[in-house]
Amino acid sequence: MNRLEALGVVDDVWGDAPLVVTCGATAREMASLNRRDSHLYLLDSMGAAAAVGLGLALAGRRGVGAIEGDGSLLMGFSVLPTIRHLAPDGYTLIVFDNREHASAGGFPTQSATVDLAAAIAGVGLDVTQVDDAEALHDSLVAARARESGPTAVVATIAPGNSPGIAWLLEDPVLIADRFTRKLEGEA
Ligand SMILES: Cc1ncc(C[n+]2csc(CCOP(=O)(O)OP(=O)(O)O)c2C)c(N)n1
Repeated sequence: MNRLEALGVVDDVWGDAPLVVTCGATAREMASLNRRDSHLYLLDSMGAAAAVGLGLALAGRRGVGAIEGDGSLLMGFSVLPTIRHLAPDGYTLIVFDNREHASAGGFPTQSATVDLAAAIAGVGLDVTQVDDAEALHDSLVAARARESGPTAVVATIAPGNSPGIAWLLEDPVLIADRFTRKLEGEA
């Protein structure tokens, strides 16, 4: 499963529910698949998606998802005990683990030696590790159906980026504005 395939599964399952998307090629590939107002693309804000999603869930939103890459999660790793400690309902952290910074030259990340799912479980969060599209789909459906507590899904994906994906050059202020209006419309 490559990143584009994995994002297609997330897009199918998550639909118009709020989804915070990490920066780099992950944001670009998601925008190339389906541009939704419910997607908050963080563009250059590496390591922040899980925390932004946590904030939305703490503000009372349900069915919030956040996608991090392994490099992004490792950059903002302290968010994990914070999610566990605050434990908002209806929040799902989705981690795409390709063991590298694919968006930035393919340099390896610590996930080559650090088991991210084990680390997430180690702070006391419920986590599922998946390696293919079907298991990713099923685990996301289960996560969305959960009414209590946060959950995490770590998906192993192939290294690299999909070719021919357009840059995402929109002003982040406009992206955030559209996302906010979408949430307010549903409040
Ligand atoms: C603070 C900061 N450092 C570096 C970057 C440059 N950068 C953007 S994406 C990226 C790699 C992200 O790696 P990962 O989260 O593993 O996702 P992948 O691209 O592998 O899917 C880097 C280093 C950035 N945007 N912000």
